[in-house]
Amino acid sequence: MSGTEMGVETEAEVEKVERKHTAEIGEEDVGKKVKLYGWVHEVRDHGGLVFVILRDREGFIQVTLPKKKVDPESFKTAKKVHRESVVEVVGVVKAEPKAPGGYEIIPEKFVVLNEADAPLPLDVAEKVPAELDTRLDHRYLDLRKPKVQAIFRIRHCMLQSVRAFLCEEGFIEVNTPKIVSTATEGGTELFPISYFEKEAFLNQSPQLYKQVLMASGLERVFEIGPIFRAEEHNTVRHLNEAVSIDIEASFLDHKGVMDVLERLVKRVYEDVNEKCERYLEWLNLKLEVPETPFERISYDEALEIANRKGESIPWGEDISTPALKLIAEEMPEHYFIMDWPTKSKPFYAMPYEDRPEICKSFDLMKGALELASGAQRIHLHDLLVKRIEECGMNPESFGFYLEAFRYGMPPHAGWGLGADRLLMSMLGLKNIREGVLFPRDRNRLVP
Ligand code: AMO
Repeated sequence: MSGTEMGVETEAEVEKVERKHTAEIGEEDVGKKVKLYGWVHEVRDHGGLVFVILRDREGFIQVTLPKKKVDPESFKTAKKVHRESVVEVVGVVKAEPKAPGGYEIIPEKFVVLNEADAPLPLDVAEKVPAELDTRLDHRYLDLRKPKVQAIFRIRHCMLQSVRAFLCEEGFIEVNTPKIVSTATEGGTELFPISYFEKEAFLNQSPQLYKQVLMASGLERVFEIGPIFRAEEHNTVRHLNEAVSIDIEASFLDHKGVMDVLERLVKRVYEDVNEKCERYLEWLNLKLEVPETPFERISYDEALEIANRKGESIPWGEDISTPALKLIAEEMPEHYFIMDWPTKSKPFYAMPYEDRPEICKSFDLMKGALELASGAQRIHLHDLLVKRIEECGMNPESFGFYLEAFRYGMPPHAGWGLGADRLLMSMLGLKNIREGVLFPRDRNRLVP
């Protein structure tokens, strides 16, 4: 047996037959012997002729077994194989216009590497549709569906694109702790954990750490990591464990990091379009690259639109979901809502000098969905202490954070972009869980 490939051949045989994925089979393979590994997607038994549709991560191919032309052992195996069993097929490629993809394999060898039990807990061929909950309960099987795999192939590409873009822009990737001793954003929505004899929490945002790193002189950092939110509500856009793309940059103001953000979103769409054409096709999707600059409206203007459409929000409050839906009727694409009331944003957002009741903050929206929020931060120690107190918190519990502001903290700004939300909005997923392998919500801790 070869060191890297499973099978039953001798080493000499392995070397002769090239292993291929289904999508790699083409005109140049006709008449050649190839080896494929995959799962039995479907079996059609016509008595003396059996068709097995083999599926691998790249697609499908038909394996045709005429009783008279294949060895009796292979024929017998194919006749009784269960769907979703793992198989190895070695055989000659033939052009067959009636077969999916235009080619078929006439096997010299059809071997079951691991037989699947029957019946399946979930129909991979989707002849029987399943609820999202059932699909998530058996996610490993759900993931065998090309449409589901396409989502995660695109997610992979999206994160690669984010990394490449931020690295090109001079950002350094960091990893900050997820077990923390203090609240990040103001105390609520934290998961407490037991940490030896101390109280600790799961981090709801890398906020404090990425700001402290501005005092390190690294200038530009980014992190792609989990954030934990003990939010009780169960919606199609909230998770209790999400992945956030966070940046922090010295010597930029809020507008500077908004520019970075819109260029990043555009770049992700471009890269996905270029590198994931096949997967977009599997999903029947066409992506339109958003045009930059994104529209920018103020919080006050957003309230006016909502008001005009019959939803009034008292100044200073967060913009409700019904109001955001009304605003999205006018602005279905990407746009920023800027200059939020200082009291509606976390303590670290920088108030305008001439109008301290509003701050240099923004949310990036796609229609009614919030994708990111960010701000220029307060870099002045005393102002920061004042804001922490005004927000009803005790500066003493921010010890390590506040110290960093006393010994050379540059002006800085940053944002947090929800990776799961970016994917959801890009692919038009109805539920954020569709784009998360093993989602965590109020009711789901397994698998
Ligand atoms: P915020 O709390 O707005 O800001 O979070 C930033 C982005 O993270 C995503 N997000 C979520 N996604 C899914 N489920 C959730 N429960 C969830 N919560 C947040 C959203 C959101 O826009 N420290 C600031 C960011 C900063 O200013 O740099 C923060 O955490 O897409």
